[in-house]
Amino acid sequence: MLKKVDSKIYSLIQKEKERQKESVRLIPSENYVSKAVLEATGSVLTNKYSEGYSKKRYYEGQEFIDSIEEVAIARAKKLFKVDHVNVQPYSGSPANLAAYLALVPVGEKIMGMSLPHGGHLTHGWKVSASAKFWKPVQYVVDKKTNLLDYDAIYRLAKKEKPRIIVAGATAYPRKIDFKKFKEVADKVGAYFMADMAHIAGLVAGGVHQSPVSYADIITTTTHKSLRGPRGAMILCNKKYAKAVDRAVFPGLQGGPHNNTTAAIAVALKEASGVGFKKYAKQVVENARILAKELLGYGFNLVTGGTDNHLILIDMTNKSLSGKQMAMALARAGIYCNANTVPYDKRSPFDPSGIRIGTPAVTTLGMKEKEMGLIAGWIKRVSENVDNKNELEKIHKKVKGLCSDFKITGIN
Ligand code: DSN
Repeated sequence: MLKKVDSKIYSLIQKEKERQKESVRLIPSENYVSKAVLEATGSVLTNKYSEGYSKKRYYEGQEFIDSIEEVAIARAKKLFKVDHVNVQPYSGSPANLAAYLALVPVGEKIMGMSLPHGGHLTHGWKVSASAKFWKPVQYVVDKKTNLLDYDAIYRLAKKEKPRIIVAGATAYPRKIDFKKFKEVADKVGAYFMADMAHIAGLVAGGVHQSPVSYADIITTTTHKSLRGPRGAMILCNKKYAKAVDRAVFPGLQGGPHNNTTAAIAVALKEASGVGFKKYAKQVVENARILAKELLGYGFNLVTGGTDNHLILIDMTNKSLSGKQMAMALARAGIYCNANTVPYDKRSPFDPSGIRIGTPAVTTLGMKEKEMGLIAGWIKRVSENVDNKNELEKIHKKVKGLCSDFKITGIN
């Protein structure tokens, strides 16, 4: 039908489908959703408005929408073992703003990880609304080890007295100790918020410490390692339930995206199965193998490796910038993103590093052998960034590898 109605958009979607089929997707925040998740996302639920919450809506005709939202909430509560879940945030950034809105008066201090050190825009980075409506305090990683330094975080928190401390990252390749963050927050009388967007799938799969029982409030996107549609959730205990719900609606948003809510419910069902535990374990194992291979090729990995789903590579010793390397990889059909490394001397638009990760390739079923091939191609690309022929040759090999795997939700 789409083809008939709008051939232009249809053909662009087909092209994107092909791109996804024929490339190795290493952006650590991306994944492939199942056909079931895609089906729910593209359903007639998109036709319905439903401001409010189950049984307390501002529009009529909610008997099925209420049930869908209730199922999504019940599944999230069970999977993450929490008292209360709001499944309406449109995505991670509004979820974080809603969390602050729920707990911290506007104008008060919020403390999060600096973006160039691996944090997120909404953790108080200067250009984000989070830094305009609240006063940001930013912690950084240790200069020598590039690891989180919990003593330094405590010292900063003691000096600055923020109302909330945020743990969570977009480019931190190591485990986060939520227990230690909670101890710091308690000592300075701050709320503790965990943004587990990147690692939600690892938490669900039991291969990363869960922030539940430590954090007062937890935000997460649903489309990264959790492998759901593009959306978000806020998890908290009963104490903050009302404040959180009010902050999301009417505080920040209007009608929830019911098609997304349904797809979140489906993804949560999938993430509750035994297969997902295996998946999460393999994501971490694949990242570990990839890191080992890359180290063997002389790549400089920030913190010397990884123990989650992502790897941050400083390209300086290869005499390349992150952008140069990311663009050359893309020409070879390997997608990642240029990323700042801690204490980066280059600009955020052309930083020193690249960020890669294994959630998407693991969904395809790739394992040790494929990680070896990918690492070898990354090395070859780094030696041939301006060699069109060589990049094309690698691209052919990438396509060959991809054709051996069934793409979830596509074929
Ligand atoms: N865009 C996400 C990521 O790639 O980590 C963060 O919002």
